[in-house]
Parts: sequence; C-alpha cells; structure tokens
Amino acid sequence: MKKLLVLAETLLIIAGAGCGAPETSATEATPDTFTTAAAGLTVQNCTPLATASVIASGHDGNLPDNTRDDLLDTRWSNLGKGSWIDYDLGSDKAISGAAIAWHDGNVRANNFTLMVSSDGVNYTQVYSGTSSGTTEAAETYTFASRTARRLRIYVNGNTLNDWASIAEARVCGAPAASTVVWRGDFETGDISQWSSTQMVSSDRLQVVPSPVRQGSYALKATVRQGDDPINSSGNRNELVKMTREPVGSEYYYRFNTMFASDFPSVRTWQLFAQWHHEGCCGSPPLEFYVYGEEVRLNIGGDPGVIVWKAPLVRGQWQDFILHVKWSPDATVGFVELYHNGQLVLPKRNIATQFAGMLNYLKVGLYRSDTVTQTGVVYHDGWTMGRTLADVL
Ligand SMILES: [Ca+2]
Ligand SMILES: [Ca+2]
Repeated sequence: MKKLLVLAETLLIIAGAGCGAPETSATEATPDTFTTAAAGLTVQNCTPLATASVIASGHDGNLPDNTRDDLLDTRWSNLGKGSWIDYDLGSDKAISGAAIAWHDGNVRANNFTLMVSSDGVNYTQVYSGTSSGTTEAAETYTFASRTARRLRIYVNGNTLNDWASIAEARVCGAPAASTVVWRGDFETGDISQWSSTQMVSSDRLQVVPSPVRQGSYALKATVRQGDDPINSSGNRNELVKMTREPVGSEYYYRFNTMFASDFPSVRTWQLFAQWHHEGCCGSPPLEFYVYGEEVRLNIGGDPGVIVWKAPLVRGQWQDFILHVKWSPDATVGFVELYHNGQLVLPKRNIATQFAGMLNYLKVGLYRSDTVTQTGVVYHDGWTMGRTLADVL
C-alpha cells in the first residue's frame, strides 16, 4: 500500500530575503514567495517501509525526524556538501529505492547519492543522481533490490547552494516478485497466449467481448456434432497450452467457466478443461467435465476417482481455483479445489500424473460424439501461479 504524505491544503512558505541567493547564515533561509503546494501528495512507485529511527551528520535546528512527520513544511537541513541523513529500518529488509521530497525542490536540483548498509559501518553506493529541480513533491529513485537495514542519503549541494534540505523521505521496499507463470485470459484479444489449437474452424474458438468474467475478452467455445479436428474419439474444439509441469512441481490455476443457457443435458461426458498426459490414448489424469446435470473433477484416468462434483449451473460464471502438486506418486501429489470462493475439496493426496509422462492443458469443449445438440461454453481468466496470492 502506498503511503500518503499528508499535506496542508495550502502550504505557505514564508518570507526571507533573496530567493535563490547563497545561504550563508547558520539557519537556512526560506524564499520570500508564497507557494501553493498540491494537496494529498502521493509517493509514487514506492512501497514505504517503516523506519525505527533516523540520524544525520548534523542539523541547523531543523531535525532529521522532521523528514518522517508527513509534513512537507517541516524539514531536515544541514549546511555543507557531504551532509547525510541515515534511516534505520530496525532490521534487514529488501529495499529498492528512496522517495525524497526536497525542500525547495522546485527551484533547485540536488546532487546526491544513496547508500545502503546492514551494519551502519560499511556502506555500498546504490544510486547517484540529481533531483529534477522542478517539484516539491516526492520523487522516487530506484535501484536493484538490496537487502539492508540502513539507507543513507548523501547530499553534495544543490544548484543554488551547499545546503542539504529534505522535507520528507521514505525508504522503498522491494516489490514482492510476482510468480505468475502464465496467463491465458484472452486480454490480448486473441488466442496468442495459448500454444496451439485443435479446432475445425476459427468460429468454434472465438475471442469475444461479451460475456466476460475478467477484463475485456473471454473465449466462446462451440462444438457441433461431427467436429473432429484430430481424427480421434469424440468431438472437440480445444485450446492447448503446453504447461508440462515438472514432476514434484506445485501450482495454482484460476479459471472461470460459464455454460450457455442451452448447454446440453446428456448422460455422457463433456469435458471443458483437462490436463492431458503426453501419451496418446485413454482418459487424462485430471479432467473437469459435465455429466448429465453434474460438474465433476475426475483424477486418475479411467476409471479414476471423482474427487468433487456439484450441480451444473447454466448462464452464470463459475470461478475455480485448482491447487495441484504434480506427481505420479499418490503419497506426494495432491489436489485442492475452490469453487465460487469456497474451499470445496480440501487438500487430497492422489496421483496427478501418469508415470513417465508430463501433462499439458486443454481448454474448450470435448465431448462424446453421441451428443447431437450444439454445445457452447465460455472460458476466461486462466492464470497459473506459484501461490494463491498470485492468482487472486
Ligand atoms: Ca517533514
Ligand atoms: Ca479475460
């Protein structure tokens, strides 16, 4: 969460002679202009970390703590190139930047470096630059993520004088690395997120702007009796994603499915998502399908085990989060399923791969060739990640 630097609605910077003149007194002078600052200044591109304490090389009565009071009209100031201010996070943290609101930052550009340290003795320079000189708002300066307890801002004067003056400063935490592995959410407006297709014609797997569950596009999959693009059993039109999850890997998959209001009610199999084994034949190790008026998750091929089932609902998006550890060993592999926000299948150990074969994902509609009625199912939001947070 971004932290706001709270501002007075109108910030009055009060008189002092010689705006821009060299400041030679023991206390830094302030400009003789009235400045109106923007209200509700936001620290951009920075996740501020709490600081335990702050010290500085010196001050003129404007104390270091003034840089963390959320007020832009209070500041730390010290005269002299090489002045520094040093923030202690209390313990090592992953940090990747600093946000600094420079006093008089709109009239002078500050030369500075950023240094980090874990022990307060040995410092490593991680940034060297100059502030824009165009704003009193906080500017964020970023660097490659480092683990450190302290961040020091070392100021080498500014374009008008040798004062170091900072109104507010924050140490920015490194953003958590996203571990989203793949998205198949159709937000490209096409099916390019997927590896390949098995379809008789492009009208059978259409990216559509409505209905959607997520973003601006979803997939409309249609199967008519006789659709057999790969000269195999059953009728199908499916997208393929070569996920090929390694043995022992663990992933979360989020996806949304909606069965059309006239989706066929037949007492035979109609698959809408499956992880197929690399081998040619037989039922896949993990399959979601409709049978009659039920939606089911079957694991282990034929016959396998129906580990979850629920009444078929048409015309409403169904939200799924599947958590899988992929393994041919039933004591190692597991599945866990959330349906419409509820945990409906607590973690259950089961073999999720066939020995010696990896799986790949197929999404669309694949059904018995005995079904005569046209079937339509919508898919959206496919996301594959390493944590539940990734796919939420
Ligand atoms: Ca302040
Ligand atoms: Ca979408």
